[in-house]
Amino acid sequence: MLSIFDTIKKVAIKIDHAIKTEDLGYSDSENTSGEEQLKLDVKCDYIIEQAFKDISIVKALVSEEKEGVLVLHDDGKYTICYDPLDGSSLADVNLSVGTIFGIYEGELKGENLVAAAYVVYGPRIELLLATKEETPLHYRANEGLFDFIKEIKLEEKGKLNAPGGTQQNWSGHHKTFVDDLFAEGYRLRYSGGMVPDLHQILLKGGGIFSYPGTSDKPDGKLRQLFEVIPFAFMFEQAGGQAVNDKGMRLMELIPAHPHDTSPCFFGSNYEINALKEAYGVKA
Ligand code: P6P
Repeated sequence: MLSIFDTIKKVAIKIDHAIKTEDLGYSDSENTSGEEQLKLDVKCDYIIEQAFKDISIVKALVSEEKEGVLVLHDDGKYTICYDPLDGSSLADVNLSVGTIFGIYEGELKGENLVAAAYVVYGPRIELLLATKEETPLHYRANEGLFDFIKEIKLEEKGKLNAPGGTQQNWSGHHKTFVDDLFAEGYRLRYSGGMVPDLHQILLKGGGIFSYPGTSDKPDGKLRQLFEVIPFAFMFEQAGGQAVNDKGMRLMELIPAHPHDTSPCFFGSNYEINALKEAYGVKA
């Protein structure tokens, strides 16, 4: 696993440079989810593919920017599912963006995730790494190397509320849930970038990020293998919870297709229990 984490650190430095120097325009192609690809999306995907292609323990790669599974080494142990530049459309307005990695052993499903990592490209490059044995570890780049900062632990109750999705397409009970948190004094923290929005909740002690099923996207928008499950792992390892709209742990998801999505809620225990109550799924 160390060779994978070391490769992620090298990739982070290269992608940060690409964000700061490459063309931010659109390519003439779409990804599997039908989203227009930025030239930067394609470039970052290429950086990651080139970085892992010679790592023998990596069996295959699954990317948001590719249709299927790219097999690298038949006798490799791990499949890496990744979103090379999540929220890339925010780069041209100079907001933070990120890269997300889910590292799986065996069949691609939640319970087979063995480690997760994400990188935030903002005023500084920041990295969180998590394994089954450890709470998430926070690192910050300094002159091309990553300094360890601290272990990440969520409070039982936070102050931040990050409500995703188009509000006019929310269900009535979801809108009531979100409004009730604001009435309790929660602060709105939502940039439209999953990585910085969740990073802020993890580092500021807690709260909730929600991307529900909506009338236009009943299965949500965020992809299970390389967005939802890796962050669910991070939040559970940090002492919080991560569930879908049925109250099911997102770590129990079994996607039928590599690009399947899921409604998703990540947060501290108080907020997730309140969500289960609001959705009538409290265990
Ligand atoms: P909305 C970015 O496009 C992204 O995939 C995530 O990074 C982010 O959380 C979400 O979509 C934002 O979606 O519908 O709230 O704009």
